Amino acid sequence: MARQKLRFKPYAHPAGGWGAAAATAKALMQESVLTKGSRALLSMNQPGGFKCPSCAWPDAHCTKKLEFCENGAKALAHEATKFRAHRDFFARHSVTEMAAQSDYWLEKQGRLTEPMRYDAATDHYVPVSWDDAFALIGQHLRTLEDPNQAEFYTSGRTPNEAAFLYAILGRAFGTNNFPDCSNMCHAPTSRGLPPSIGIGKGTCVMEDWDHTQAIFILGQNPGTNSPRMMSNLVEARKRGVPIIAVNPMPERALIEFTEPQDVIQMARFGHTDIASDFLQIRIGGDLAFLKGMMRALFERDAAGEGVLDHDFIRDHTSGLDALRADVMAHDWPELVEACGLPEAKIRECADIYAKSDATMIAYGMGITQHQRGTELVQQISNLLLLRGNYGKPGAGIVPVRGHSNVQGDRTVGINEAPTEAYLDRVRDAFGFEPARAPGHHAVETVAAMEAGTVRVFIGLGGNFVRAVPDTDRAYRAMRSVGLTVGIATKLNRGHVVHGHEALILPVIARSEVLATAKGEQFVTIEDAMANVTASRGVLEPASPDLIGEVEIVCRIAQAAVPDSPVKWAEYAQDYDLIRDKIAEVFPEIYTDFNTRIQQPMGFHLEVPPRQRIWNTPDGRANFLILPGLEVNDPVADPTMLRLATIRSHDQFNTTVYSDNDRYRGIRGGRMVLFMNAEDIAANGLSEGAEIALETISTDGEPRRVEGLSVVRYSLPRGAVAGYYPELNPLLPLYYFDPLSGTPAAKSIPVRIVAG
Ligand SMILES: Nc1nc2c(c(=O)[nH]1)N[C@H]1C(S)=C(S)[C@@H](COP(=O)(O)OP(=O)(O)OC[C@H]3O[C@@H](n4cnc5c(=O)[nH]c(N)nc54)[C@H](O)[C@@H]3O)O[C@H]1N2
Ligand SMILES: Nc1nc2c(c(=O)[nH]1)N[C@H]1C(S)=C(S)[C@@H](COP(=O)(O)OP(=O)(O)OC[C@H]3O[C@@H](n4cnc5c(=O)[nH]c(N)nc54)[C@H](O)[C@@H]3O)O[C@H]1N2
Ligand SMILES: [Mo]
Repeated sequence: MARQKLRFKPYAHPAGGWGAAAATAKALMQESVLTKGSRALLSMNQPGGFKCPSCAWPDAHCTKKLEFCENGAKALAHEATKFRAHRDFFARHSVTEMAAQSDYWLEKQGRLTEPMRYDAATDHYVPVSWDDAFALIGQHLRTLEDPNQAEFYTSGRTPNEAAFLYAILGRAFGTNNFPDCSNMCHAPTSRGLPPSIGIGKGTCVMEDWDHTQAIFILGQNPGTNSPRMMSNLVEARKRGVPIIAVNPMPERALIEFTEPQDVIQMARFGHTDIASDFLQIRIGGDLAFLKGMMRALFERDAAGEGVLDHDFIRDHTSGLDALRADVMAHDWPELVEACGLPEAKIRECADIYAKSDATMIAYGMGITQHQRGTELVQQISNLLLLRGNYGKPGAGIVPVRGHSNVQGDRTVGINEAPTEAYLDRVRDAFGFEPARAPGHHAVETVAAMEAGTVRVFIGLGGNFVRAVPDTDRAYRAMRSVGLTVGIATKLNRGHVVHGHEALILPVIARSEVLATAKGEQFVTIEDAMANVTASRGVLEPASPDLIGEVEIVCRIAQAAVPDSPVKWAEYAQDYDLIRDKIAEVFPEIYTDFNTRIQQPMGFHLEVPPRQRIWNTPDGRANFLILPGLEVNDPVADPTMLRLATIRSHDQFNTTVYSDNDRYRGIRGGRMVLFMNAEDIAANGLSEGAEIALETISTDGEPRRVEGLSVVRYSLPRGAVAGYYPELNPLLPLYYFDPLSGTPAAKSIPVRIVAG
């Protein structure tokens, strides 16, 4: 398909509105599924229907309205597409040819229809029977010298039932090598919040939005990445609730938004102002901003204003004095310098916070993807604890999760460092001794591939090689693996950058009917607010040869661990049996799973901080310290710019829907670098100039991306931004948060070199 030329024109309208409505229709038309897709959208996120395959935002708790957004519709359109990558497509294109194509081209070929095996002799994928595919996997796995030579990757679209069994499969096989997409995403939440409040999850539910008195949104772009959150923000704003957005980029939807489902607002071309305050922070400046807010509160409290919740602090927390000492060690000029916001602004925010009796703080990748992301998450929690903002209506922490079931996958056992308690329960429930030694997270998996110790890589969804740092190295590493298996709906980079032997196993998608010998089955997912709901597909599967992810996991298990006491064959057919086992392994939260899941809106998993119960070693919530004001290692190079790799409005992670990014005014290209006007001038450049970017690496390895066009954009000085995954070659494998393993994708030190 002919590609457009890159154009840039600032977007002058509110986000949402007619632009969103038009984009929804266009996505359905482009995939040629206008009627089928529109019908399916009526079932999306409705009781009895299926869960949106896009983001993890929960459904509204009490409305009958349609529950989808533009980007959910795009995700569905691309899943329900009429295009197919049949066997003749693979016969026409060698893998080398396919590897030279763009991600967009690969995606565009449509749904995979039958299992395929890589044939090295012809460099083509050729059809393979399901039986032979599983036999090949079994043969590779059974002949490993050490089970830790296998890696079991999960992407967060995987439903609970498949993820739970996959976790059992790995442990029965003998490894905890469970790299997960969350290792690149909200692992700082999963690792950072347990020592703080006793659970690695958000504490709010949808009702909280009706009671909150102040909302902070740090490092998150809801208009693009969780558009249904916009309804909550619009409602809150209409009630007069202050919303403070903290972001280096003035994301359109954070400023003005028109509800596409608000008929009157649409007809009048009206909109709602979203942020009452937009704070354009330096990349990585959030630590200084949070400490500044805390400093303002400590100062006022010392002056007798009583802005801290002393009763809550006394009854529920530990560590206040150490936190105060740490925060007060930084004077205002230091704080202002580090975050780039004026003292008066920070004090104003602290004042809004001090006047609110119920505050919610939401955050996304702008917080987690830094070298000290885990500890930064803990500072958000500190700020909430200072005013008792846990365990009361309208208050709490809101990590905005990415993939629709990424939180659920972790809950049911996808974890490279599982707890002993979980492993004991697995042993008792299934009658085998699970592997106990911690395994690899995503970055460690690439490192192990490079070290030559990975012989089998299985990807349950996702696009591992394209999502991880250091693209060139990751590709080389992946190519050294003995067997790579991609369990997928669509063709992606991970299938054309593969091991010596390779399989593509296509699956029935979320929106499609899942039938087994025991009849129609449903799966469950856990959203970002810990609601567990059933998902029942309504569309006919893209091909009669597809099977469900659960069956794939069970059949791999049967081939790899033939003498296992686990009843794989039964689970493959009857998902109620899997849910009974989930209830047995997680009785505190999943008791009576099969009964409770029958409720139309599902049920909520217990989040103890909502009751002010803290499952920490001392039974209290803890103030935790991160000394200093930097969340990334300083770089002594005056030419250094900090690069944030971000998502456009027209992509879902590594899946690129188009080359446009409507709200940022980009059309026809993704190789752009957003830059502040003064930085453009200081580098002797002009808008539209073609440049190359180079990482300021500490390991001596050159990392460079060429062919980027400079776009003048409102950003703080020293901050630049561009698109993931195109810029992943600039993200070094070593550049991650050691506490969570999460790559610091929002703060890569780079410099501009001649284009
Ligand atoms: N349509 C769509 N929906 C999605 C996805 C998608 O790709 N497309 N991906 C899903 C997934 S897996 C995830 S994790 C989420 C991601 O959703 P988000 O968390 O919104 O992800 P990003 O677009 O990567 O970055 C978020 C914001 O961080 C800001 N930022 C960068 N650096 C900093 C910083 O230092 N401080 C602050 N305060 N802000 C900073 C950027 O300007 C950007 O607005 O969305 C999920 N939903
Ligand atoms: N530089 C940089 N790197 C990043 C990020 C960043 O912001 N910057 N973000 C990180 C984040 S937050 C995340 S979550 C990761 C994402 O990493 P992944 O989760 O690995 O990547 P996705 O692009 O979401 O995976 C897309 C593929 O999933 C498959 N798929 C889709 N639906 C289904 C299904 O129903 N079942 C199965 N089995 N497969 C399906 C399709 O084949 C599709 O090609 O990337 C991370 N990498
Ligand atoms: Mo994510």
